Amino acid sequence: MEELKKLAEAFELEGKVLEVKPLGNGLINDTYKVVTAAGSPDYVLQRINNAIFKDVELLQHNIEAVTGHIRAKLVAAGEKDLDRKVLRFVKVKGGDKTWLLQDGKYWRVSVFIPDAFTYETVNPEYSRFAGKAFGNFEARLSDIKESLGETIPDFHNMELRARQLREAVQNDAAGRLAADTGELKAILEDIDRYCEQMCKAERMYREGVLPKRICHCDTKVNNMMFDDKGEVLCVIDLDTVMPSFVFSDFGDFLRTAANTLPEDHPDYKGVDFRMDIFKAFSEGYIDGTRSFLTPVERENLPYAACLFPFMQAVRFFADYINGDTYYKIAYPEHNLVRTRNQMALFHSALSKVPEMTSWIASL
Ligand code: GN1
Ligand code: MG
Repeated sequence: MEELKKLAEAFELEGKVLEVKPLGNGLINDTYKVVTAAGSPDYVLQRINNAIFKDVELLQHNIEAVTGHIRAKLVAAGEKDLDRKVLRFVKVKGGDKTWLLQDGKYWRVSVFIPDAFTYETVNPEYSRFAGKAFGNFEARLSDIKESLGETIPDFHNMELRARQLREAVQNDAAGRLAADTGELKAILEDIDRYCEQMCKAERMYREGVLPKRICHCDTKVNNMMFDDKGEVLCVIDLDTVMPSFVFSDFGDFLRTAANTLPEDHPDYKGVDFRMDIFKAFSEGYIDGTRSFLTPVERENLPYAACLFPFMQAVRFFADYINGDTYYKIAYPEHNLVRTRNQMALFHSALSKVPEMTSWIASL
């Protein structure tokens, strides 16, 4: 921890650093809380996983542009509680950068948001708040002047994810397909059956009927901060903020929030797509995006609710076949367990498309 303390102290912090300890449970970056002496803010120290985010400079440029834009809007609206409503990244001492490269590792520091809570599960009421908040997030960014790059090129491109799975299968790097007794083959066949249907967004984009907008692209339930009354404070985990289809934000929230079980729960037979969460979230989301959402985007929200569990299953499965090189795992079958879970969620969502469609039409 001494080393982490030194790293934190390389940034322009207020107050003496007392302690640095692990924080949160992201699958990509390593995150720590930096506790400082009473009277000064605490901070979040994060190692940016540059095996995944290859262009850290671009990534921090995006984040600074986005947080700066939102902050300016909040200031204009007279908001007083700024540091709880938008993340603030701290500069390196004596420099202009918000990131530090040390021994091949990239680090950054943001102000810790006090008295805020994240949840792994939410009720319908909180889902409505979340829908509105992610909708507002997109709405606020709809007039940003800076151009943002893709921090992971083609991040939510289903055609690419399908291609990556095919490559993984061809290489079978960990020999897992060679050792397969039938289950893996069955999953692959199941994925194949729906793949073309799920690549609809890319086709609509090529036909010019579907726009890309600045989206969050990692709207997992736990990437949203609530205050003690259930009001949304702000959206966190901004590494993937980039141009994408609105389906990303709509679909990924429901993927995590509408599942009756966590994404890696082994009892995949107990997985079900919760319509009460869908209804509440879509109500909030449509409310928050009224100023810009097109009819094509709106009509395809049920598709988005299916696409994200499907895409996540394809990503987990490709990682399993590759020998777990991307997602953090806790045990050897972890990515396979996640795959089963997400495929079950996909099937459940797919069976509810008619109900979703009539709900969206009624709003
Ligand atoms: C990763 O970092 P974290 O845990 O919020 C991943 C998301 C996946 C998610 C699955 C950059 O998000 O795309 O949906 O795991 N982020 C990246 O839990 O790949
Ligand atoms: Mg996260």
